Amino acid sequence: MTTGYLWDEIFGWHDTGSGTLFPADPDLGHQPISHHVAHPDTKRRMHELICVSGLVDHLTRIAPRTASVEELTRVHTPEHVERIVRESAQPKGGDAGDGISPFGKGAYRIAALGAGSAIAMTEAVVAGTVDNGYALVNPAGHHALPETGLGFCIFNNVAIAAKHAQAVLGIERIAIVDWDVHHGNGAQAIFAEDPSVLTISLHQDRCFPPNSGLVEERGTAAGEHYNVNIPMPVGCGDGAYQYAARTVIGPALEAFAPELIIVASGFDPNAMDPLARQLVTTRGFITLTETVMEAAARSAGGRLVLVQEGGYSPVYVPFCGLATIETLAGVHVMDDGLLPVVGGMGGHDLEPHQKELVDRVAAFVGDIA
Ligand code: 6DK
Ligand code: ZN
Repeated sequence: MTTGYLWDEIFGWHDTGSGTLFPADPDLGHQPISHHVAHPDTKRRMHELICVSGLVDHLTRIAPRTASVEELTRVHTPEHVERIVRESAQPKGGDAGDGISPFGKGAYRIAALGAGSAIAMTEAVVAGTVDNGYALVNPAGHHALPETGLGFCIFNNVAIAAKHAQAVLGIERIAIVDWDVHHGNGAQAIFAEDPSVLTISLHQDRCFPPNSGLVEERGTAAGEHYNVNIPMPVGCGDGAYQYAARTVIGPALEAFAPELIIVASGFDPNAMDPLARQLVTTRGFITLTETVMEAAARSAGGRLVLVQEGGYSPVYVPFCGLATIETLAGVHVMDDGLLPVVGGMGGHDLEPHQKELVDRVAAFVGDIA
């Protein structure tokens, strides 16, 4: 198996400001801090573990590239792109669109490189340069909507890559699987009426955006049945995630038979994450990766692209990324050094209320054709 890998040092320069989660504000008690929760050091550390562990020697480096305005506007409005360009030129930068997603000067260059890198990895996989690939990009993209950024996201990297695959690479049927712990609202909205793109989001029930990602949101018009939300209750561990993967994600992908699978790969379902309440370990991410690999092998000639989204434990995200990319490449170079702690805390058996939610969603799989 040849696995592509992409990281650029400039992704580590994305400046999320001095706030904790909200921008620093003495009137509201938001104290400044050295590291915002979405500080890129978490992803930089993941890249470093991939290098230091020796995994990088088993991977094919794919060169990043900048998305053009034409490529960005396959998803976003020209007004959104222009606003990001404008605010990005300001000495102190601007905000992606919701007031909690600050960015520093030059963020446009970084975000356009992130979107272009999702495209570059998709091109490499479709061309057969590599069998599958991981684009470790920053900032994340899966909350971004056509007209605005949201939740730390500026451009919807995964949606831009999917549109590019359809417009330029001759791919028709695409599945987007989003396992970030927050709802993949961006792709859901962008492809809501489009039956050629199946969107599946596995997330924590009503975590972010507020009240988004319910079971009942199943696509509209011609796209009805082609959006699947799996809103997991709080406290799901590897057992619940494995059940969701095997009972919904795998069968839905088998029914849809995509020619390409793109994953919005967030590591924030992990048990040490400060922005969610799930308990997943590297074992869970390995199961998710195996599930999409098996599906890609069935219908897509193995074509599988993973694009980085969130993940906020600087301690554990590197191990999650390492295990995921090891699985993609079919090699094992280093054990998860934290598994004895993280996996030993309990919470990994499938609970009845977790099974009940997954079974409710599984009943929709038969509607996918
Ligand atoms: N909640 C992401 O990981 C981003 O999905 C997650 C962003 C979570 C923000 C948490 C937050 C609010 C704010 C206001 C009102 C209600 C809830 F996109 C990714 F980076 F991947 O601020
Ligand atoms: Zn997230």
